[in-house]
Amino acid sequence: MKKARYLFPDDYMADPSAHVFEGKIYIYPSHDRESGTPENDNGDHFDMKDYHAFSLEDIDGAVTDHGKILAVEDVPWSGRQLWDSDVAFKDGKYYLYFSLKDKNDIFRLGVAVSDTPYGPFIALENPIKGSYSIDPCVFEENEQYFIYYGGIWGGQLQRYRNNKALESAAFPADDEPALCAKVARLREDMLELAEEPRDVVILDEEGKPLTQGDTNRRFFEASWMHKYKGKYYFSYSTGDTHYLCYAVGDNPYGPFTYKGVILTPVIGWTTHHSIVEYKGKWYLFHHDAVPSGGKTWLRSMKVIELEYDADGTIKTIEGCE
Ligand code: FUB
Repeated sequence: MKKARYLFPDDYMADPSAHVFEGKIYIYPSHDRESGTPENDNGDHFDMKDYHAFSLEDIDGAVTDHGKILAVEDVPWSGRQLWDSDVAFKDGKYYLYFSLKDKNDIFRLGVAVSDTPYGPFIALENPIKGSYSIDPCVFEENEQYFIYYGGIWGGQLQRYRNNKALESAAFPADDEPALCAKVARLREDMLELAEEPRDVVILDEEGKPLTQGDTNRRFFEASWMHKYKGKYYFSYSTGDTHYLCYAVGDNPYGPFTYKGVILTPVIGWTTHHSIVEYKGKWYLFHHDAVPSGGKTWLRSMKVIELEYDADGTIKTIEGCE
């Protein structure tokens, strides 16, 4: 596959998290909709109310919509805005991790459980203890599960330091180390964090943490983790500069060294992705807002093959081709 393929032209779906379950690719996107909420820097226009699951057996083949797997009203602690999610499998159960504002308009991470990859998922009574911000992604290795999360601006990460809420949001100065995504191991039952979240530190080529002012490279939102040839690839969006970037480390906690751009800016403000290996090839699932005529809040999910150079460098993909 040389050109990106739109996966589901019938509806608007964004933030696709893809995994191989039961021999197929399952995709868990955000379900965009026209809510009429005006666009602002807080992301209020991303006012999503449910999730669907999708699957495909052949990367060029038919995409099955498994229908609604969770809705805002199914979550006992819900306020509004179901943002990015991810799913993990352990011991016969599937765990859906999702971003949702609680009744105080604070983003928390929730968990919902199902016996199948296509749901329905049953949400727990409360959000994950100590969770905050958005965009969970779960990476498994040797039966240990690591959750990565965080997002600045509307994702509220600037309201926290050292996993504690600040009295008011604060960004580091431009020459100070950037705000980091977080990572924590999940408890054996997959329902809570097993440890205090740590910073996902991204270093520059001299071994110094990227600074907040380094907007073309610093973390903004949309964490993803994958392993390639023994190295850990942490990838993310730079948000207001619209790049999907990656950094490479020697273990799931990092630190990670910045390596480059995976995807140049797409049409639409946000960029978001997942990376998965299927039948011996690697794929980048992502989205853009071309089909909606550039409406930031109405995005469409796509897939394209991802390629590496012999030294493990990811070949940059042009977002607007
Ligand atoms: O879809 C809502 C938000 O937009 C996601 O959580 C962010 O990563 C961005 O894609």
